[in-house]
This record gives sequence, structure tokens and C-alpha cells, in this order.
Amino acid sequence: LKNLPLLSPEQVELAKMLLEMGQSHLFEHWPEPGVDDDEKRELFNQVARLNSSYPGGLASYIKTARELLADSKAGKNPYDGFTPSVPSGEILTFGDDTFVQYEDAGVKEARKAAFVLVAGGLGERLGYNGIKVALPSETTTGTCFLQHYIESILALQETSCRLAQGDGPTEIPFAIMTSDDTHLRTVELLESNAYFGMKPTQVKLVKQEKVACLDDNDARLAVDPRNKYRIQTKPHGHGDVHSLLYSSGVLKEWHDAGRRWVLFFQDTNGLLFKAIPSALGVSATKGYHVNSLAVPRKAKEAIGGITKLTHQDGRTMVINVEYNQLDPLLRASGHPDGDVNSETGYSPFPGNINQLIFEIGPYLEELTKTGGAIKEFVNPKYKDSTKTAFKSSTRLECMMQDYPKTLPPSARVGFTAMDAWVAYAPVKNNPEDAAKVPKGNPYHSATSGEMTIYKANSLTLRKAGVKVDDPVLQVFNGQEVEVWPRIVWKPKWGLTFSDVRSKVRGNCSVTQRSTMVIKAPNCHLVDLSLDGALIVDDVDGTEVKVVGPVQNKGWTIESVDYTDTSVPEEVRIRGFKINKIEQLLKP
Ligand code: UGB
Repeated sequence: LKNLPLLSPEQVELAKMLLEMGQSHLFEHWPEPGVDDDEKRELFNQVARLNSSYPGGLASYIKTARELLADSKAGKNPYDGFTPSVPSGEILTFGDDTFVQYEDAGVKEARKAAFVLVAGGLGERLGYNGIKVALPSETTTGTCFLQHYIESILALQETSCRLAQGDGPTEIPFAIMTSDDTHLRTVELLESNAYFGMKPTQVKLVKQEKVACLDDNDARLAVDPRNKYRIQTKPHGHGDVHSLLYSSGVLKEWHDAGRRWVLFFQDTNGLLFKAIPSALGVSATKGYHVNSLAVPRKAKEAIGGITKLTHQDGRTMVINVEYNQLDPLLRASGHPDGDVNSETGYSPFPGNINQLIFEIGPYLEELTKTGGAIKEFVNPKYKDSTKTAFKSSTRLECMMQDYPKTLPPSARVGFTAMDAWVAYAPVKNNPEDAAKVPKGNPYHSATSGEMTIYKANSLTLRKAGVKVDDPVLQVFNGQEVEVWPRIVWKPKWGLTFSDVRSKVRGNCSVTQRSTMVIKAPNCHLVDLSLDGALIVDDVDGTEVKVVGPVQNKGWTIESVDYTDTSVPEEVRIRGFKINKIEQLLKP
């Protein structure tokens, strides 16, 4: 190592570690001392970051990488010795008595919860240029996902704390995991919108670091093709959230403040908060340490399957098996057809939507042992069947739902399933890929994400006694979707099904071409018959009663093509825009 610049004692230690771990190639091409010394030192700054942000440090990363790469080369199946079967869990029907009881229990419990949004991913499948949480969840009001999430948490907080009558915590903390790809734009979105009404101190951002890329089966760290004094890095996956909550001290802070639950969720799911209260109620009632939300899953759909795995040695666990692994696992264990739909038209394995509810006490106890390290995997693309060289560098990855893999069998791990229209409408696929989704499977696109919100709100009103007309079928960006009336409300109007039911009276009806936006928390619909557009604004929380017939030209939906670049990207990816022709504005 002749060509090193002058290094600090810490940097010397890092250099020794790299040599011991077989990484001398990082320095081999370096010119003599005095040339590019600052750049050379920058490599050590990068190594220091990679070392401190990984539980166990960089040496441990390299060691694990060698083991996983050897297993991958040998074709070892991570599920060797395990037999899959369908687990049992709590299956809820939206709006029935059991659902309402769980919702009530969940709302009471919510003030003891903390929410964590994982938003470090760029969403490569969607291909959108901005951050996904800034996308409108629906374009009737243009409310972006982040605003909807914050307003939902605030509505939960208000109701839950009111029920507790001043006893215990009064704020629900909200943490967001970002990455270098999303951090600045997330901060900007929050700051330019006054945190959407949340106190800035209530929001905590934790940023995940990328991990080192690997060039070969010996886990030689890849030199960045853009800068020979840097190591190439790539995202490590959403599993980083556990080590970050632990190392930042946030989890301990929550635990010490008497919080009981932590709820994890993903960046684009406009329905999620319809499912949260009841699922939290299930966790509290059943005493689940880990509760995953699930929806019926079509075979081969790109969402993981919740599976019970039984090992030859008797161990069992209930865990997500990722979509690309479920089919091979089933084929290897006596199901020659692999991942197929049963007579119900769905896979027998509930679909994981990565909405997880953990009890903080046992979670913190476990992280104190593991530091938040999650079982990782590696997915190298080999050049040929000798599996000796990669087409491009690879890296270790981890997923947040793999947390239960290290838990003892005594841990109470369950799931709560409900219909997809209640709980899950993510925006993950670009229009071209969505149009290729087999008929009957969900598109998971901006088009379906928005249309499913209208469907969910329409069906919720129907359950509450409103006569809502049937949807019509329309095709946008090559995807056939049900178009329901465009009904949207603020979370503080209809946080739970009971809230919605209590605000609807008499014989109410809404036609298919209608639009209804309710922003006023104290709005009551009394014998409303809506055929057109109705907007109920919030004027300082004053009570508004909407009575009788409302008819006007309303708001119409116009098709746009996703290739039409004269239309803003966030609009054209859904394939339609809304023309606001005429409406009644209340109060
Ligand atoms: N994310 C991060 O915060 N950091 C990262 O490094 C990567 C992602 P994707 P994925 O709900 O349909 C998951 O890419 O990983 C955030 C589950 O694994 O949207 O392909 C990112 O910002 C799968 O079991 O999804 O698949 C986003 O919020 C299934 O449940 C979240 O992590 C599937 O989601 C998910 O990232 C699903």
C-alpha cells in the first residue's frame, strides 16, 4: 500500500480491515502519493459511512456476501427443508359487526402507536420522475399520498386522544425513511406545505444509506465506474428500516414514552387507512407481536404470499414468501403446478401488502439482540452457467417483512386479511406494463390506484345505506377499469366506517356521473340525491347539513394518452383528466 495519502488513525484501521477482507484491488490502480490525495481520502470517508451504517460493519457485510454468493452459486434454496402451507389468520369483512368492534378497539389504541413510512425507493417499475409520495392519490382533489397519510394520522390522533380524555400521549409520532434518491425532495414537499398540518417536531426523517456493490463471488467491492476513488453503491431495500429505527434511538424513545405499537407502511396506497384501525384492533385484541395486513392474491401477482413454513425439524413460522420464490417453493414441495389459483379464483396464500404492525416491547427487545439486522439475500445475474462472473455488479438486499425470520417460535405472528378494495390500491406499474397484466388481475397502476379509491368510498357509502349507482367500465391507458362516482372525503370526516355511518341520514343517493368531495368534518348528508358535483368545504369546522336534491352539469372524465407529453406526467400516467364544468359549493 505504497500510494496512500496521509491518513488519520481511524482511516488506517479501515485500510487494514479492507486488506484483511481481500479488498486491496480498491487501491491497486492508485497513482503515487501527492496525486489526487483528497479524492483518495474521500474513499476512506465513504468506507467509514458504509462501515457505520451497516450492523456489524463492512467486514460483516463482506463476510455475509461471501456466504450468500456461495449459496447462490451452489443453487441452494433458502427454503430447503421447509414445507409451505396456508396459514390461518383473522379474516375481516368490511362494515360487519366484528369489523366495527375491531375498528373501535384500534381507534382507542391508536394514540399509543407510531407510524413509519418507508419511502426510500424510487419506484423503478412505475418510472415516474418525481418521488412517489408527491403523486396525487386521486385527481378529484389532487391530494398527494403524503398529505393523505398525514391527515389520516392526525384524524386518528384527534379521535383516539379525545376518547382517552386527556389520559396518556397526545401525539402520534410519524417517521419517514428516505434515501439519497428521495430525501431532499421529501423534505421539500413537507416544508413547502407546512408539513400538511402536522407539527414539524412530530415528523422524524431517517435516511437509509446504500450498500457496497460486489463484483464477483469473492465479494470484491466494485469500483464505481464513474469515479475510480469510490465504491459503487446500490439500495439495500426497505429492510433497512429496522436497523435505522434502532440505531437512531427513535424506537427506544417511543418505547420509553409508553408507546405500544409501531405501524409500517409503503409509499403509494390510498386505501391503507381504511384498514388500519381494524387491523390495529386485531393486534391489540389478539396480542400479536407481528401482524401483517393481507388481501386476496391472484396467483403469480407481484405481491408476496403469506405462508406457513414447517421445517423437517418441527420449527414453524408464518412469513412472507416473495412473489418470485413462491412458485419454485411450491413446485419443489409437492405442488407440481406451482403458484395457481384455487377454485375461489385466488391463490390460497393471502397476499402481503407490507403493512406491518409490531408490538414495540418485543420488537425493541429483539432489535437489542440483532441491532436491526434482517436476513438478507443476493440476486446476482450471472454471465453464464458456470456462475463465475456477473453481468453487472450485485449487492445484498433485505426486506422489512423478513423481520419475523429471526423470531423464536413462541412469538405471536399473525395476519389480518380483508378485501383488496378496502386495503390495497398501490401505484407501482407504468401504463405499458399495467396494460399487459392478465385480465382479472389488479393493474397496480396510477389508473387503478385512483379508481379503486372511488370504488372503496362508493362501497363504504353503500354499506352506510346510501344508494350509489353501479360503475361503468371504461378503458384508460389500455386498462379496463370500473368507474364509480368520484367520491372523496377528508379523513377527519370519515375516519372509520362508524364515523361515515353516523353522518348519513334518510334516503341518500348518488348517480354514477357524480362527484362528491367532503372536506368539512361536521358534514351530514340528509336525504341527499346527488346528480352532478357537490363540494363541501371546511369553514372552521362549522356544521354543514346537505339536504335534498343537487343537480348540475358536474365534473366529467376525459381520456388522455400517456404518450401525450403536453399533459403533466402525474396526469397522463393515469390516462384521464377531470374537467370541472359545474358544481354546487357548500356551505
Ligand atoms: N423502499 C425503501 O424505502 N427503500 C428501498 O431501498 C426500497 C424500497 P416497492 P417491492 O406491496 O405489492 C414489496 O419497490 O419491494 C420502499 C414487498 O416486498 O414498491 O417490489 C419503497 O419506497 C412485497 O412482498 O415494492 O415489494 C416502497 O414504499 C409486496 O408486498 C416500499 O419500500 C409488495 O411490496 C416497497 O417497495 C407490494
